[in-house]
Amino acid sequence: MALPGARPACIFNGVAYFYRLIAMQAQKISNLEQLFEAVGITENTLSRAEKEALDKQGYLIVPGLLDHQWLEQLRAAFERLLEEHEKANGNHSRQATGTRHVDGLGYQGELFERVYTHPKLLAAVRHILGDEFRFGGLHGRDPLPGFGQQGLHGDAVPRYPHEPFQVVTSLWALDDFTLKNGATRLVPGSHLEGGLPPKDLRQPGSQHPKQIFASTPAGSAIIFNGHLWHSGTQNNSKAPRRALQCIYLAPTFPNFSAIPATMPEVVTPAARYVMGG
Ligand SMILES: O=C(O)CCC(=O)C(=O)O
Repeated sequence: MALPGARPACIFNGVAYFYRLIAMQAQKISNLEQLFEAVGITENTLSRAEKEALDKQGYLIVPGLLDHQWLEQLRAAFERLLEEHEKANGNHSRQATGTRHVDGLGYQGELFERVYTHPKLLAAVRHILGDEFRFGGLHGRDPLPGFGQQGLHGDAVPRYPHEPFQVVTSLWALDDFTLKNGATRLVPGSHLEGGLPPKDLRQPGSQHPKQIFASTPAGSAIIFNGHLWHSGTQNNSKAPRRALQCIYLAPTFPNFSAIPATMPEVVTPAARYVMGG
């Protein structure tokens, strides 16, 4: 039954929506060059040394990408959204793995959109994947004290050496990453191996002779080729070790065209473009 007063509100909402659609259309980004201009990427955004590191070592660790205020806002949003998520879905994941997880952060407003459309990240994504890529998700991860050790893995399916790369992963440190609280483990150069780590190295307790630990302050990003062998390590501190995990996908990634399944309603033009909208 229509309530008194519903009709004018409905007309008003319809008009507001129409103007919003027009405004969005005017700001629409239609190609990669426009995207790069909109977020401020130039040919100097990635230095020659950074490109070489991505090619040879497979990763970059960039301190200071999130400033103090942005970091504080992200931490508060991370906690709020995680609490809401666990209220709605239960805390099975935390119970099963000792790790707090929250999905879908890419659709939680500009605070997060600025993370996954950061110029440094997008420049690295283009360097690794080429001109065609799509946002594949932004998640929160927090291994609780005593938990978090993973076996070495890649985030992509195996590829032959001549085949293009499929995935770029980035981890955004919301807390300092230290040897004590579970800095990310990386095996430099392993993105060129093509396959998964051998079975014994996939066990959480195994060590790779060339592994390194990415100790880096809160606000840093670790940007790496998704084929690089890496893992979380155990949080042996008494404090959280929160991170945002973001992936970008190339068209060769399975299910590429289906991502994301639904276009969220409100995103910045840059975020909308990297989602394929
Ligand atoms: O949080 C980390 O240090 C890495 C996590 C990771 O590789 C994963 O969850 O697949």
